[in-house]
Amino acid sequence: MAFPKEFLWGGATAANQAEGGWDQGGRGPSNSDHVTNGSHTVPRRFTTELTDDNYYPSHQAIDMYTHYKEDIAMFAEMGFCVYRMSISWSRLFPNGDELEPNKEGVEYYRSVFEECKKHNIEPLVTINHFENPYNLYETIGSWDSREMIDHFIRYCEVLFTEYKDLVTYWLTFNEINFMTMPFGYNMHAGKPRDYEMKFGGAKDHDMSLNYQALHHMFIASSKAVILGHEINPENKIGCMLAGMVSYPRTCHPDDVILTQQAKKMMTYLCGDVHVRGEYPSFAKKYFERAGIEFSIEDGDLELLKAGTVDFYSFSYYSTSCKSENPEFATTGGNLAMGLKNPHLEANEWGWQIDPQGLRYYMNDIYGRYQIPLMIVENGLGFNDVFEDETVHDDYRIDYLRKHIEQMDIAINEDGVDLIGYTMWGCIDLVSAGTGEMKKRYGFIYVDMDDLGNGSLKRYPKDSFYWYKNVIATNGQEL
Ligand code: P53
Repeated sequence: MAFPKEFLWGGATAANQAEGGWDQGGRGPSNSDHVTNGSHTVPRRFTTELTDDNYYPSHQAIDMYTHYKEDIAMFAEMGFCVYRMSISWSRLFPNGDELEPNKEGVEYYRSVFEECKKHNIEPLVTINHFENPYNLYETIGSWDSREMIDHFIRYCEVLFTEYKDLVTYWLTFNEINFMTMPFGYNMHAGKPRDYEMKFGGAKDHDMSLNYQALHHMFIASSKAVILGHEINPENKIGCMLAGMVSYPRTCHPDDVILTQQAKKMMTYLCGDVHVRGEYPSFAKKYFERAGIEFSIEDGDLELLKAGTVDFYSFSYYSTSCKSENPEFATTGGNLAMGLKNPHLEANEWGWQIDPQGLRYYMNDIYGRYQIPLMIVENGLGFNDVFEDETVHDDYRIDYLRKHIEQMDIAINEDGVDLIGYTMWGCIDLVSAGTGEMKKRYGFIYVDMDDLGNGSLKRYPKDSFYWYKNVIATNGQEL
């Protein structure tokens, strides 16, 4: 068994969780800068006013804004072929509606990409990772408004032209399929009002808002794909979905149907629009049945058809179960994602560990779309113990090894075209779900606590050296 020679090994971060420097270099605030810290049990909150008695983890994050050279050098030491990162839109367009970008922001990312190139690392850029200029929330209601598409495309045009010689791999929207759940509206779209960031979201939430905003995001993504290919035909532009896998909790046909129906809306709806360029028939029926209404303008369906992606990327962490029987227990925590599976172990945050679920998902997606796949997030959040200037994280090595084994099987036994793997949070960063620092994923430990105290010094963990060898042997030694 072997991984393809050109396989892209690497790691991933996102600006709002790693970059910091929120008010430096002419950057404007984003929606993420309005989200407080939380915990397993206390949800994060979005506050319209920034107040001194709240802690907003994105403001400093792990300060990659000033540490990027050191961090990229450490990625290079591990042998990364690719580094997935996101751009903070409001660093380039502080208010979102300017006609010209903030030069200092443009130069900052140029310098980051040049640093990657210096180390032979291919940047993989997420254009939109849960983060939009805050001013666009206040003034137009963010993705509620169709006007958002023009602002987004002006931003994309700057990216594709300024970084034409430095970046060829792009992702449009991170985990766009969260928009099919109430929670996604808070994560991606949202109106400027105070609310709790809970996975379930508000019970009385009007899902028409989500699908209208999602439609705008689909159009924005298609236009970005078309523009990106025009500016540089070498560009490879992918979609990005949360790889949410559910199993029927029992073999009762009711549970099987429930699980299948959920998968169609949670995964295939966004996958079909991005890859096939059209809304699937089941979605149209669902919208009618659920009374979901949103406007699609003339020319939109043609745009979706013309702007299909080059590859399908996804995050994958865990799986859960579904059942019509209300007696089964949920996975727990403020991000409870489904029912417990009695055959799986979970981490402290209730995320159940299931390497085979990754194989299942890849087969499912590749079977439907037949385009290259990339795993752009996978990893284990753990409250690491820092001792002797390192972390002995054999549990993380074990998690990653078992997932990489399943990738090998998917490629070599199932014939899946998997082109790359970027482990999530390759350097410890702020958790998106809870805002904690102690939910660590990294190969690199960052000395910082939940409230931002610490030296911010970086230390390789045991997994750092393990992953270095995985890459050096192209996945032969796990
Ligand atoms: P954290 C929930 C479920 C699955 C993926 O998550 C999720 C979330 C949001 O928490 O988000 C992705 O940090 C996301 C990353 C995030 C990562 O998963 O809550 O793309 O930004 O950090 C892990 O442990």
